[in-house]
Amino acid sequence: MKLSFRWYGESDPVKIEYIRQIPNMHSIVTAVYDVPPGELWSRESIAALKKRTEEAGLHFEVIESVPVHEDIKLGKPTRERYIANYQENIRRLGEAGVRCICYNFMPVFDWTRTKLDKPLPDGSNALVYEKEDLEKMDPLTGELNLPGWDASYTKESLRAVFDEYAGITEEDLWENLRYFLSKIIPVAEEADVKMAIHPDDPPWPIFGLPRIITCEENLDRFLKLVDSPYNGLTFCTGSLGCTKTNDMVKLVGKYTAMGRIHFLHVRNVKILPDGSFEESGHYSGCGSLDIPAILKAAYDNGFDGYIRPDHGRMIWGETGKPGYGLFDRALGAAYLNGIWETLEKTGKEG
Ligand code: DNO
Repeated sequence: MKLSFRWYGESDPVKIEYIRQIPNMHSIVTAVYDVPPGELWSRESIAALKKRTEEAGLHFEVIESVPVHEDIKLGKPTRERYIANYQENIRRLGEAGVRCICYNFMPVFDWTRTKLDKPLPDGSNALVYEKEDLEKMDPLTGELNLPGWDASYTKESLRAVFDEYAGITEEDLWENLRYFLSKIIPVAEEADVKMAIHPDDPPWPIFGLPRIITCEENLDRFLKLVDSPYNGLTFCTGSLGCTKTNDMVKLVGKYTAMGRIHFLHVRNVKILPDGSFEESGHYSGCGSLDIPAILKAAYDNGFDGYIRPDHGRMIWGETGKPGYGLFDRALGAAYLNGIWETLEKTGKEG
């Protein structure tokens, strides 16, 4: 496994130099953040990110994310221009040494939570999804703003895009995804860049918008849309694992054995009785997932991709980007290192 860590660029309160100090750190996971979805990333911006990463002693091999323009998800005729740009971004990133691109196909909103700083009994705070609160939320007020969301929407443009989705069924979304993949995977193969779709978070429809990258049946269907090793997964334990119906250990083992997990996002979640969930410390005892068993399933099936600790809580008084502080993610990285090293030293067992 290659340990990696997400970094939001120079404006990130977490310095790249600090990331380097985490033992066994291999790669920075980053992106060009000042280009709107669908547009080209300049070679200069890519080269600057690479230089900055390498000067910090780390590898520049993973991008999260190259966002997919909404017109592609909606299957509008204007998608052609955005797909051509996407293809070109894959080529440019491949030339710069990037080997894995994470992206998602969630309509309008990326990961969604109802509260970003719920106090936990130990004095830390964390991101939570409370079912009841979600049902009361109105995304069209334009007042919501989560860190993963496209901040460029105005109230009016948000309403317009919601209206467009009113006519889009899950099957339409599948077809639009298939079309997109049929255009980009051949380019990814040529550029030697593994595409790794991120599951929907949470893995069910929200605000009446369809979501399809949610469960084993749909992951199987996704992988068959274009049956190439370059069409793979960012397997996110916290996203898929916030419903008990997804068996994380089984799925990690299965998709690793198929050679289709290129990027592993590891975090723990505590599933609550009403279907809500809280993000928790990475340690298994803090949440509902068995993290050593998940990593063992990856290890036993020969996982050699990128892995990163995912969202952390805010601890030790740290403030910053919700989910993306330094301290708790660094604890997560150390925990992953400990488990992985133990697996390596004790070898494969039945
Ligand atoms: C959440 C992240 C996601 C992910 C995108 C990929 O913290 O894992 O925002 O980056 O869904 O496009």
